[in-house]
Amino acid sequence: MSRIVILTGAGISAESGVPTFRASDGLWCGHRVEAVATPEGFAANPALVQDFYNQRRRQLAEVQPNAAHHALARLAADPAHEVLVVTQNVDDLHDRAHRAAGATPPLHMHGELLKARHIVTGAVQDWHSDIPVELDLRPHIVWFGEMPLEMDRIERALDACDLFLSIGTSGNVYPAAGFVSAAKHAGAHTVELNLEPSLGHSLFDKKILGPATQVVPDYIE
Ligand code: BJW
Repeated sequence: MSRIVILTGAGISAESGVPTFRASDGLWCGHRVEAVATPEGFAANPALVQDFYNQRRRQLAEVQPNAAHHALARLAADPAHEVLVVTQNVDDLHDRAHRAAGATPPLHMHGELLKARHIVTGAVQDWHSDIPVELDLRPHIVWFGEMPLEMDRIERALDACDLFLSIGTSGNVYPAAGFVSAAKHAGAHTVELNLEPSLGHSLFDKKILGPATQVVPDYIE
């Protein structure tokens, strides 16, 4: 049995119609990242931040998983492999594809749009509608300066993996950008699948360039 860790980023959802972050038409267009994706931005203007995430939560109803999400879900459901899908994405497109294939859900290291977190207690609950600004709830999103989720589990999987795939992520944001080094240290074969080479492309043993809906199913199946 091979042990596979798969890291995904915004590029895997791009062809579903979810904009990437660092493209010129990216999600933060019109918003400084500090204003909407930091705890300080939320403290300064909670209404702006809730509105930003409420809009993105509503957009999820208009998008569907694509061929890349479905190919990964089929791989994750295959008992011949031990697969951990770690996504930086806060959309639920992997989750829908995994449910359809009967695979274990992915880990959302940067949180989930469809969850809310109590500001005082830290309790997390499913949340599919707008979060009203008067509630003591924040989006369950990991902002800059906050600790990503499930790091212990991810590090254990990286330390034990034979194959590491990085799909549709620019390699700008840590700790995810460092996963390839951890996997190499564990002796894994490392492969990048991306539209354009990431910042850390030279660390990968193999690079496959192209749109995720083509290169991911081709590589996996
Ligand atoms: C396609 C495609 C197609 C397009 N097919 N591909 C200095 C040095 C090092 C680190 C730091 C530093 N200063 C600060 C830090 C830490 C900071 C950080 O990394 N900053 C950098 C900007 C330098 N990181 C943090 O603060 C993190 N926390 C942390 O470090 O805690 C401390 C700690 C952790 C662990 C151990 C010990 C200590 C938290 C980071 C939180 C990131 N959150 C965000 C926003 C969430 C809110 C929201 O969604 O609004 O998460 S940032 C944003 O970037 C989002 C994404 O998940 C993340 C990654 O972006 P991604 O997915 O790579 O997207 P893009 O747009 O960048 O790239 C798209 C890619 O797709 C491109 O490559 C295209 O080619 C490709 N593509 N179309 C295939 N069709």
